[in-house]
This record gives sequence, structure tokens and C-alpha cells, in this order.
Amino acid sequence: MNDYTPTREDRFSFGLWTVGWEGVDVFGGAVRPRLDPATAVHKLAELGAYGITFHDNDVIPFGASAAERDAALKPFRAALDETGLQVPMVTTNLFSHPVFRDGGFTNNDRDVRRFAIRKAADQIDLGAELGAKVFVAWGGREGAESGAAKDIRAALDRYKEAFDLLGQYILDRGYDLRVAIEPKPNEPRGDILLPTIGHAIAFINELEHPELVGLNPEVGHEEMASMNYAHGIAQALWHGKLFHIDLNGQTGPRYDQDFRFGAGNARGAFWTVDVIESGGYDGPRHFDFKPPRTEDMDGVWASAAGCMRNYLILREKTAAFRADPEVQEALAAARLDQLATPTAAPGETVDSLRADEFDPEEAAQRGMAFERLDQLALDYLYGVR
Ligand code: GLT
Ligand code: MN
Ligand code: MN
Repeated sequence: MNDYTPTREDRFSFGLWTVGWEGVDVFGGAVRPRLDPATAVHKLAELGAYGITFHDNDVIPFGASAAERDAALKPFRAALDETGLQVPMVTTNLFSHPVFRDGGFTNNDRDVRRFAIRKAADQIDLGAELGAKVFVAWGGREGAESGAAKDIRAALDRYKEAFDLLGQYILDRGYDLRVAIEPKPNEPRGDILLPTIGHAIAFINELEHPELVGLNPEVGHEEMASMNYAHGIAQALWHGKLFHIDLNGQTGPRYDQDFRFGAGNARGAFWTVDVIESGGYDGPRHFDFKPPRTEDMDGVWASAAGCMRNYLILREKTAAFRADPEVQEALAAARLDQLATPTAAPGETVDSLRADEFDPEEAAQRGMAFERLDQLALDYLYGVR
């Protein structure tokens, strides 16, 4: 019997800011002590993760001198060397310091925008040095609370400018690294730019180097916007744009809950794992969650372990679902094979379709047999099959 113990081959990674979250929220202060980055590396390695990701300021204090930066990085690098833990992704904090009160890349203040781009480039340098393949851009403060305060078209021009400059920088330096935009509809801003996967994909098409930029969709962020996460990442895959993923749990459109993966919308999590495992995604399985404020450090590690355990449970269930002969029969009854067949044969035109003999009244009688298929999935999810 599988005991759902993660191994490095499972490629689970965690943001340092997740297990390191001290519990500061809008209603209260820290409930847990600062987590030393090197300790986090050792503990995650012990739990079976293969990677850790971080914002510049998760490790290096804002405004650090070169000497302070080196001193902060030294024990972190040592821990990476000792454990062999990878750094598959890095990101920049363009939202915590008061200078970013109106965002970074789209701040109305030009000097702040120039500073934000330099700050991101510094973290791209560090990421490339540590072997990261993805640079995540979560623009949580890029947005507005009111109408006239932000000219959205001008802000998108500036957003594009930032990605164009950074894309050129990556090319000029010859880095093997791509950028992944993380959409979110709101929180901390009243409305955030690039609020969903779809908005971000359309934006990427306007960039100078669209091939360098893709997505890092987060479960909770899409569900906050009432979107279907599994559908969203499937579309991102279809566009060749699923560069990275932020897995966590959310219960419907409300504040960003950041539950551990598998908590929250369990049915959504089932289809999420199904798409990740069968849809051609080959990046890290990255968790971006917040261990609730109720927990002490033991609870934090239990929560992190739970993310991986739930993923492995769902991976087993979705694989069993796909392999089940009754499911395959139900898929055929639901005509998934027909959906996979091109509507027109090679060389056909609209005029050839006119030659069809078709009785809509007869076709209208056909049920789609989806409920039986979905019940088989739920039987697996609920553990009775
Ligand atoms: C922040 C946010 C996350 C982003 C992180 C990357 S920071 O915790 O809530 O969704 O992925 O910047
Ligand atoms: Mn979130
Ligand atoms: Mn995230």
C-alpha cells in the first residue's frame, strides 16, 4: 500500500515565504517566529521536497549593502549545497516596502518603476546563478482602488515596457530562464491588472519577446475570480504557456485563503492533478500556501507535508480513474473520442459540410452520458472505488 511519502522525483517545491509566513494579516501581528532560510531548506529536504523558491527579500533584507547581501546568502547557499535542494524558481518582492504602495512596474511614479525593474533584474541575476529556470512576476500591487487614479491603457504600456526590458536583459545575458506572470483578480489592490489567466495570455501576445513569457497560475487566485483552475491551466498548456504552477486550496470567491493543496475545493483539486499529470506539464509541483495562523511550527510542517501527501493521493486516484476499463467505456459513451477528431476531414470546406445528411431531431434525442462518467470520478475521489 502506498504510504504517500514524497521523493525528489515527485518534484515538489515550496516558496520560502509559505512555511516562513509568520502569520501577519490585516487583523493581527506575527504568531510565529521568523524562520531561518537555511533551516527551511533543511526541513523541506527532510520532508521530501526537491526545491525551494524565494523572493529576494525572503533571504536578503531590503536595502542590504553588498556585504550584507553576501552574509545573508552564505548560510542559505550552504544549506542548498548540503541538502542538494534545487532553486527551480525565484521572484522579486515588489509589494511589501512602502515605496511600492502603488506597485512597481506600473507605479505612477517613474522613478519607482525604474527602481522596480532594477530590483527584478538583480533577482534574475541571482536566480540564473542558482540555476532557476523560471522568474515569477506576481504584480499584487499593480492595480487601483479607484477609477481616475490609474490610466489602465498607460499602465499596460508601462507593464509591457518592463517585461520587454527584462526579456531583452535575459537574452543579452544569455540566461536559460523564462518569466511567468501570476494573475490575481484583487487583494491587496482593489483591482489588480492582469486579473486572470486569460487576461495574461492576451497581454503576453503584445510583448516583444512573447516566447520568454508565460504563466504561473495559482489555484486560489483563479477560484477567487470564479474561474475553473483545471480549465485555466489546460488552456495555458494549449498555448504552450504553462511555465510554472502555484498549488494551494481555496473555497470559492472570497479572500485569498491559501489553504494547503487539497484542502478547499477538493473536486477542483482532483481535476487539477489530472490535467497536470496528463496534460504535458513538466515543471515543478510548486506549493504556494499559508499555514493558518492557528498553527505553531509543528503545524506548519504538518501543513507542508499535507500539500505533498494530498497531491500524491490525488495523483494515485486520477491515474486509477484514467486506467479503469469502466471509465474508458464511459469516456467512449460520452464521445470524447469524437471531440478529439477534427470536425472536417482533410481538404473539406464549409461547402463539403453541406453534403451531410443530418437529422437534428434525431441528434437532439442523444444524451451525453456525462453524469455516469463524473460519478466514476467522484467514486474515486470519495474513496469507494
Ligand atoms: C505572495 C502572493 C503569492 C505569490 C508570491 C510570489 S508572493 O505571497 O500571495 O500568490 O505567488 O510573489
Ligand atoms: Mn494566494
Ligand atoms: Mn502565488
